[in-house]
Amino acid sequence: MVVVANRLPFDLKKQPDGSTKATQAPGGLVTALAPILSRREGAWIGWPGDADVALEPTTTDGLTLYPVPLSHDEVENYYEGFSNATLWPLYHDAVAEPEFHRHWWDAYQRVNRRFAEKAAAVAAEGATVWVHDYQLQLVPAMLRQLRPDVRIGFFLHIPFPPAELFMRLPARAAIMEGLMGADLIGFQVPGAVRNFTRLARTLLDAEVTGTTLRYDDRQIRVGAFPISIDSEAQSELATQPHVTEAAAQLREDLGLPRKIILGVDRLDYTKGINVRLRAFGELLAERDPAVDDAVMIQIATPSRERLGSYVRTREDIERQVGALNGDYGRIGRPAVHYLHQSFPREDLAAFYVAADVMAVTPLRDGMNLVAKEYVACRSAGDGVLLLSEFTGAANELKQALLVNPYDTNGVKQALRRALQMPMTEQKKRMRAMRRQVATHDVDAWARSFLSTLEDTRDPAGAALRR
Ligand code: GDG
Repeated sequence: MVVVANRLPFDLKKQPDGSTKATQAPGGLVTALAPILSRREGAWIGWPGDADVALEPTTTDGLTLYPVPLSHDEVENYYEGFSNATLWPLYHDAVAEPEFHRHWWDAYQRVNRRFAEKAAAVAAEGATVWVHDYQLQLVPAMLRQLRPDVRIGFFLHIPFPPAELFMRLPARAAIMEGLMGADLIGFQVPGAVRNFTRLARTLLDAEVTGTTLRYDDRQIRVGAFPISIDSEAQSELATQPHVTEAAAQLREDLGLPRKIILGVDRLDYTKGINVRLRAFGELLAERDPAVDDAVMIQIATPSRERLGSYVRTREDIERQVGALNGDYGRIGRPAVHYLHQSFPREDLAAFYVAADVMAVTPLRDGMNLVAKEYVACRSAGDGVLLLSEFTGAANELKQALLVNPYDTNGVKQALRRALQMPMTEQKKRMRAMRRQVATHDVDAWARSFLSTLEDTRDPAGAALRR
């Protein structure tokens, strides 16, 4: 089995003898896929993260990593340009204006071809190849052309937009055709499946029967596969003494406030960090009793810092935090503790354990794993999750306080309610959400996608496979 993703799951460093060494703890996706991959002599194809660096493949824990090099120009045009300044905003409801440049599209095609060629070179006869995310939407069709014998799955981690937005893309037909090279195309939520199916019918004239599309004499399955976390590991981490002690210490360091409100996001304009700051600020301005002796912690992990839209988002958030602290802070007691930093997993877990209210207010989000991590960490069964309706997670975590992030009064009201929720109600809601997260973990997600992929039997492809 071969995984193809924009980034490799490890940081690779060149050793003095020219060989390559993998470092740093892996993230959620590789944790889920690692056992499956090492059982199947798996490989992972991806960019190591630095421009203009050529590295040798390396094997770690039964998983072979194949680095795909990108030049400075390609990082600028394929990754920062077409992926993150055209597709990312367009697929997230165009909450920032998508930019269209022909040379970005050229680089996107060129780099997608490089990934497809690498996959074609390393996949064994009849292998399963699982391609991930919006940076690589052309890979399925390119790979199918090179290697008709392999089974190809594609999973999109971010939303798939409604036709009205997708149709703005000059390369719309090429991208749809690229995706249609897969045997199975997976999305986070059923709404995305509907958006995609409608486009396949109108733009490509595909024949649609339920979740099966017929196009170019082949069958393609589509479906919703909501991603999740390693729920058991996350729950266990949260009950470790060093984590619970760190959480208690954190509360003390904050001056033992009555309530702690927490936000954890990559610093990204889709995450609606400004939404929760505005709601909190207005409650403070109104001297609402609910925010009496409450503090907010906002962790905003640095992200895509070379892009203008991210620079502006950071400036806006920092201006908002500064104004709130100027207006409502006291010496030694700011209203908002703002941390533009990354933390180790353990520290993040301590924040989740300490927080009475978790505020997750994206304007649009494919899933949002932070919401699930918070729930998994609440082993005492208390705590309130405030969750945007426009996240994939809202489909599953129905006992959260669901909000429309565009409705400031609604968000304020929900925040007020969260801060005043009786313990019995907190526990009842949290119990249901914990059950959902415990039974739908990332392993179940991977298995469900892969078993559906194994079931796709395309008669034409099968003939070729023989
Ligand atoms: C994309 C889609 C979809 C954050 N700060 C730190 C840190 N994190 C971790 C969180 C969480 C992950 O990063 C963020 O995942 P999200 O799902 O919340 O959001 P995106 O990064 O936008 O992810 C999203 C996801 O893909 C998966 O399909 O859910 O919709 O946009 O796990 O804990 N981790 C550490 N330190 C930090 O400072 N260690």
